Amino acid sequence: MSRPAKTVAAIHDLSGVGRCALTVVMPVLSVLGAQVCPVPTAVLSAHTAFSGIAVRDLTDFLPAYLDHWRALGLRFDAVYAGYLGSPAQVEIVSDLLAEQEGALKVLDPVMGDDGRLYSGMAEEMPAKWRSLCAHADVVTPNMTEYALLTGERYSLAPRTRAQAEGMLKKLLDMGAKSAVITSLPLESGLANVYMRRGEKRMGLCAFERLDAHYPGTGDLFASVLTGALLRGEALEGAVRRATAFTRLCVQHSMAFATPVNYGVDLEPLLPLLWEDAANRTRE
Ligand code: PXL
Repeated sequence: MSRPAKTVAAIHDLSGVGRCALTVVMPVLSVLGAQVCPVPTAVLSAHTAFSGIAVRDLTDFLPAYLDHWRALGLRFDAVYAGYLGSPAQVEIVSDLLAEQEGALKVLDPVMGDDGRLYSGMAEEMPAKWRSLCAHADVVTPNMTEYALLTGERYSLAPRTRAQAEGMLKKLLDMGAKSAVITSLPLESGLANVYMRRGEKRMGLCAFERLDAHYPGTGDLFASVLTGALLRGEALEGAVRRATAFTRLCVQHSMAFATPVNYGVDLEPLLPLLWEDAANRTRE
């Protein structure tokens, strides 16, 4: 394979333990052949589902960090944002998105799960994220984040296809060019569903419900999706690849009884992602 690495400005936290955010984003995108330039939003000893964590928010540091990048005149192939630690960081990301006009903009509004905001996440974040999503090429909320973004009541009641399409349209009406909702309960079972602006019908990637809930799987999904899109795959193929790899990591972790808080045991499986991507390049 001979082509220069695509570059991704990856705006996420660095959690020392628990496999989420940058500790998932960096290995996955690297394996898919992209160079990750991290923009750390916060440093945590472990993600927020652990108790007693040490946290350092980096909001005050980011302007100088990004000013240096501006002085270098950097242009990225993608900007991929996830966990933002404060409302002020949304403004900082918004400026970066405006400057990086040519970049693929993947926005994963990491705010919560199970119907609740993550511990320490400011109440203003849903409103801030709503305005940020207007600048996205792709948004990738889970069901909790969908409810927070739209102001709808959180519910895991099974949806009809038409209801799911209505939910995706709501996200597109916010201004995003494409929307993916992860782990949406359809009447036929769970699926990652997606739609592009201007389309009437959604696409879906169904998967079986697994009886474990690992933090960081949203980051894993969105990282594979970003890497696949950067390799030139269409949204359908990218969602399929991200769904398949995320499920594989969850199944593998369940088989080896990885403690849930430590996140999915993705490292032994990374070579599969590479081989898969390399085969596709040779096609
Ligand atoms: O995977 C989402 C995530 C990202 N960053 C931090 C988190 C979580 C989920 O718990 O706590 C710090």
